[in-house]
Amino acid sequence: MNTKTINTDFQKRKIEIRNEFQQLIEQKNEPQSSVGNGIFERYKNPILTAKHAPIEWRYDLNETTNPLLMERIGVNATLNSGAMKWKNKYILAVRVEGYDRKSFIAIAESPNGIDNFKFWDKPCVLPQTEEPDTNVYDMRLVNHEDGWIYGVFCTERKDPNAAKGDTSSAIANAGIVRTKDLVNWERLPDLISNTGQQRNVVFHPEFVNGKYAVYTRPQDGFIDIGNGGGIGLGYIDDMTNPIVQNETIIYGKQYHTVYELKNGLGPAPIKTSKGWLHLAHGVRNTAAGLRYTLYMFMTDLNDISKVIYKPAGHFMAPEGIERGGDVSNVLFSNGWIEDEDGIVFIYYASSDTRMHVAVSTVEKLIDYVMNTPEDTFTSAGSVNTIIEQVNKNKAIL
Ligand code: M1P
Repeated sequence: MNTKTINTDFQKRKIEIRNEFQQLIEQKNEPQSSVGNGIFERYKNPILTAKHAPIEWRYDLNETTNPLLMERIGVNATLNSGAMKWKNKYILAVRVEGYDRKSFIAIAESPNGIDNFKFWDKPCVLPQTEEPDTNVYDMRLVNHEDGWIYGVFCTERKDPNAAKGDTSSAIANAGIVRTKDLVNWERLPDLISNTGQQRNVVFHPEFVNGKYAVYTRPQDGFIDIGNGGGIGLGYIDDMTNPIVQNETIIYGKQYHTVYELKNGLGPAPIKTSKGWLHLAHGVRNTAAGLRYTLYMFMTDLNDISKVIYKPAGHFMAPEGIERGGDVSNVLFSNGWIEDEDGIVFIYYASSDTRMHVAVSTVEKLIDYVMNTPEDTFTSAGSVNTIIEQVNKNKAIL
């Protein structure tokens, strides 16, 4: 019986590993369908997977210390990524998760936003506060008008008040770093807010009345929102002492919607002539567990606390391979890029496992949020909405 499936010749195996890797990262991407829904186009291939992690991160390439050229450090997933255009490249601040369950942030760049994403040589080194992070993830990149690029991420630590024997209770808060070059990061104090926990925190890119505006997601527990929840908005005077003031919920969770259980803002909003475009995730519970979908809304240009358009239901939901992964039935987005020509690259992760891109335009997204009917919150209302559209269509025949 021939059991030799892996080449144990060091040099040959090194070439095979490199060839396989090159093939993967240089794979061209193309739109999934030529018809689609007219709102956005998904692209066929995931843009980043665990296998896109550089060979140098995973292998000891020294023949003396690793004669069988075995993988030493496993990467499990590449997911929830912040995004921005920088020096003409499409940049992702990727949440990379190792086999050890620790997530970290690493920058990947692409020349066109849809394929050829390559990680930079080394993951980001985020300085620690006095209370070290156990786990960091889901960084939002915000190119703020104050001249800094902010990275707002979730910092997770064991709950110091957890009962003896409880090894899983955790506390989530927003960690804040800033940079000018995406390499050297300055750590600021963690967000100071009145709530027990925070996740899905992101800054508004412009000052509002001279203050930093911050979108929050207050929650009572680590997974359970409890009495808190909804997308909050508050204000910070000084980013070196980030106390959130006047936090109010601008988009609450609601019975029998896609954000029935919880919701959270994705990336920083995009400014348009009609209002601020927002991308968020909504969560509901099902017999098969939580289902995360993406939804959109728009806020007023002159009053960012005012939601002016609320299209019903999800904007994107898991499809095909997106449905399965480490945490199945999840779409999550914390990064998008508006290009100079109005094209919008929407970066999203599926099932906490891999990254994808869908492409739309500012024009289409404005049309989507302004003209998609709102939720009526009842089945009869939904039927009515459809009948109104059918009648309008009949009238033009
Ligand atoms: O597993 C799904 C998502 O769960 C959390 O999001 P939220 O706080 O909205 O429930 C986060 O851990 C996120 O990273 C993850 O994708």
